[in-house]
Amino acid sequence: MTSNAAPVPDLDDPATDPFDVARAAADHIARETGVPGHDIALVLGSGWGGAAELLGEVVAEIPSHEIPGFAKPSVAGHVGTTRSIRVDRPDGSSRHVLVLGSRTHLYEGRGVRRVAHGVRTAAATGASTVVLTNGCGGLHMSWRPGQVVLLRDHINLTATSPLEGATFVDLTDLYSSRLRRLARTVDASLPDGVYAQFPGPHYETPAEVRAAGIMGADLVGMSTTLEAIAARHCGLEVLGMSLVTNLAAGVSPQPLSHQEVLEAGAAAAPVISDLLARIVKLI
Ligand code: 8IG
Repeated sequence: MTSNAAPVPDLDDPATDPFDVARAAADHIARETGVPGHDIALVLGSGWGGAAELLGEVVAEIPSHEIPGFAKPSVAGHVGTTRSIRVDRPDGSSRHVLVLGSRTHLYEGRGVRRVAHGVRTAAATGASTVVLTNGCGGLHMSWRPGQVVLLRDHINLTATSPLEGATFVDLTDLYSSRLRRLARTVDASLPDGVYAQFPGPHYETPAEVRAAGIMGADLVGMSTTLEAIAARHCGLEVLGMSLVTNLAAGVSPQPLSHQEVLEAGAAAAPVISDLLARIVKLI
């Protein structure tokens, strides 16, 4: 491919403005998908991967690692893709949805700029809404694996921020109450909760889970809060949705099994994909 575009600055260089890289990424997405702008972005976490197929027509699919600022896949042979999907709404209008197929977790050690880059890119494509999804541990016995919970607020336990310098951003109603209401028009039974992000990659100890509960958390996970902060900073409206794939450590007498986590995710996949697709069609 030939391009007259300026070379893309290195996201890891402190002298680089991360928003310049997000702009370059959005330009790449517009060029490669042929879709000049997107309206909504989806970040699909563990268990949520099936939702994209149900949304609508896949207009274009591009390898994520070719987008400026998106890292090479860390697992060999596993290529993340970014999709542009046209969603036809019940009222006859349509929306362009950008499905970001590869999230960078803080525990990968690539720094907070990589963690925030997806949502910054989404904003640069023109999106006004981002749906952040994840798989997580639940603190309530009544939430069985497979339960979907709307995020109402978060507790960021990573001891870091995606924002740099004196960037003071209000996080009131970070997880849009308007979008939570909209989600409940699809499923009125959806509970809401507070999500605590731990750095990972290890799971919490039972004492850490109890501590999180005392602080006000209902869910524990390793993603989402830093992305939500970055999203608010760039003016995106945020809907956060968690899939409880396991009871957090110590909540149930059984120890955590990664196998169980995978099985719960697989069993819930068709149901939550349908739920997410129906919600996105209303946004
Ligand atoms: I899936 O129990 C999933 N991700 N921190 N704790 C944390 N992350 C998770 C958990 C969990 N389950």
